[in-house]
Formats: sequence, structure tokens, C-alpha cells
Amino acid sequence: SEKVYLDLCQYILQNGVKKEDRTGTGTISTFGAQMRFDLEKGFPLLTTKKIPFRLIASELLWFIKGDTNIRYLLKHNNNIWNEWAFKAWIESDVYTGPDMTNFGLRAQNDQEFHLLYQEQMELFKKRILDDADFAAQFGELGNVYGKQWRDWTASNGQSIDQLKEVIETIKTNPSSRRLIVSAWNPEDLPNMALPPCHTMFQFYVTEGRLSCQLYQRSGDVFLGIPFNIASYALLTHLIAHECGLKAGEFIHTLGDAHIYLNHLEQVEEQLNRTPKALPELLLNKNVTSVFDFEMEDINIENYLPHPAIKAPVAV
Ligand code: THF
Repeated sequence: SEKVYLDLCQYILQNGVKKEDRTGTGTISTFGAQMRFDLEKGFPLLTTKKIPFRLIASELLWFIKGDTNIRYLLKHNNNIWNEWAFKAWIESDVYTGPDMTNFGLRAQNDQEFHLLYQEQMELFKKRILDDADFAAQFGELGNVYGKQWRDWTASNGQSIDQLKEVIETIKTNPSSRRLIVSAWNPEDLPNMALPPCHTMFQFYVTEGRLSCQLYQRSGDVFLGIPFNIASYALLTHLIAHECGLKAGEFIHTLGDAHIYLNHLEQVEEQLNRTPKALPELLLNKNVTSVFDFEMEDINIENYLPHPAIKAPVAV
């Protein structure tokens, strides 16, 4: 169940140490944590607050397709990566609108600025959707997950499709201890909107079950982690489906596990809620390859969560 997640929140509230961060928001943080989810006991989509599963599924399909442009996400009404593309846009020479410097923090503290920001963001989104050339230039997040998973550029110029290779190896040599996909490409870090938080993941097969462990260098425990848990659980199910295996465990290992200071009340509210039964994942049986899944092939059933809890995302 989601108890391990709630325990981690509780642990950070009690033991977390104040730590400054890149975004200027401030966090309480601990280093090193691990959660285990038995995927046979239900799909780990939190029930103590409503999690928008369709955003998780469309983001994962975006990674799997090797796409790194927010245009695909916007077409699926998914706004979770907008801030990072918008930041590059307002910092470019071509942008001539009102000053948007440090928009993340200012939008939280200044109501008038918030409206101005929303207006510019809407214009930006519309332009990404309407103008393919603009999207190619300013919708691009650089060499983020999709690029590293599907098209890692080797020093000899060749492309490595890590995801395809790992699926092939799960089928042909399931006992391998090298079933790894790495998103952490040191040479490429300067060419990314944000260095990957989900640094690498490893698969493990025994007794017809596929398990997955993720090493996440940095985790926004209130906003991001619930998404990440469901995302990697879904990835494990998709690959198990293709390989004729059952989904085993998802093990989530964290480096800097933090709660932003402007999420503390929300976490307290969530901890006061009683978890409900976990939902089930339903995949279209007619789709046989991970690479062919579309949104309509992926469904969650019996999901009856507590209401959503709003919180600002740190940029
Ligand atoms: N940056 C930060 N500060 N936290 C993160 O979790 C994070 N991500 C991705 C990249 N940078 C990050 C983006 N993932 C939401 C969820 C996941 C995100 C970004 C934002 C979010 O705002 N979720 C809302 C719902 C949003 C909606 O309905 O549109 C929520 O309440 O859950 C780490 O993966």
C-alpha cells in the first residue's frame, strides 16, 4: 500500500534538515531513502490525494517515444514540463514581452505578476501548438529522458537505443545483472533543461516476475514523487506485458529526498487522511510492443482517491 510513502513524508517532517536549493524556495531534506511497492497488490497510484494519472501516462509515452519537445505533452493537455521550456524562451533574445525573470517565485508572491505570467504562458503554449517552427526551437527541452533512453549518442557518433536493448535482453537473458537504462549522461548535462532526476533504473527477473529499481538523485516528495512512483510502476507493467512476465516489485531509491517549505501544510493535510484500496491497471491485450501503446490502451480502474491537494511547483 502507500503506507511507505506516507512514512517517508512523516520521516522527513520529523528528521528533515533545512537546506537551501537551486530554486530559492527552501526545503527540508534527508539523504538516502527507499520505498518498496509490491505491484501484485495493486497499482501504486496514491489514494490520499487525487493524482492525475493521464498526465503520468502521457509523460511516460512521451519518454518511450524518445520525444523531448513539450508540443506532444501540450497536445495531450499535459502542462507539467511547461515551466522549463518557458524559462528558455523568456531568457532568449527573441522574447520581447514583459520581464519574466524569476517567474516561479514571483508568481507565488505577487498576485499582479501572477496574472501577467499566466497571460504570457498561455501565449507561449498557443504558439507552441500553432507554430511548428517555433515549437521546434522553443518547445525543445534538450537531451532529456526521451533522448537518453532511445537515442544516446556514443562517442563514435552512433545511436544507442537503451530501452529497446534492455527489453531485448529481458527476453533473451532474463537472469542478466546488467538490465540497466541510464539517463545520466555527464557530457550532455549542459544541453538539458534540467539534469535528470531519475538517474538510472535496473530490471530484475525471477519466477516469472519483472521488478524494477529506480535510483532518483533528487525527489520533490510532495509533488514529483507520487508521479514518479506511478510512472515507473506503469513502465514496469508495460515491459512485463511485452515480455510475458508478471509485474513484481517497484523499488524506489532516493538521494536527496525533500519537502519544499511551501508544501508543508499540504503534507500535514495528506497525512491526516486514511488510505483507500489501491486501483488496478488495465492494459489493452492487443498491443504487444511497449512502443505501440497509446493513451486509450492504458486504463486505471477502481480509483477512488481523496480530493486533490494543490501546491505550487518550484522551478
Ligand atoms: N521540478 C520540481 N520542482 N518538482 C518535480 O516534481 C519535478 N519533476 C519534473 C521536472 N521538474 C520538477 C516535472 N514533473 C507536477 C507534477 C510533476 C512534475 C511537475 C509538476 C504538478 O504540478 N502536479 C500537480 C498537478 C498538475 C496538474 O494537474 O496539471 C499535482 O497536484 O500533482 C519531477 O518529475
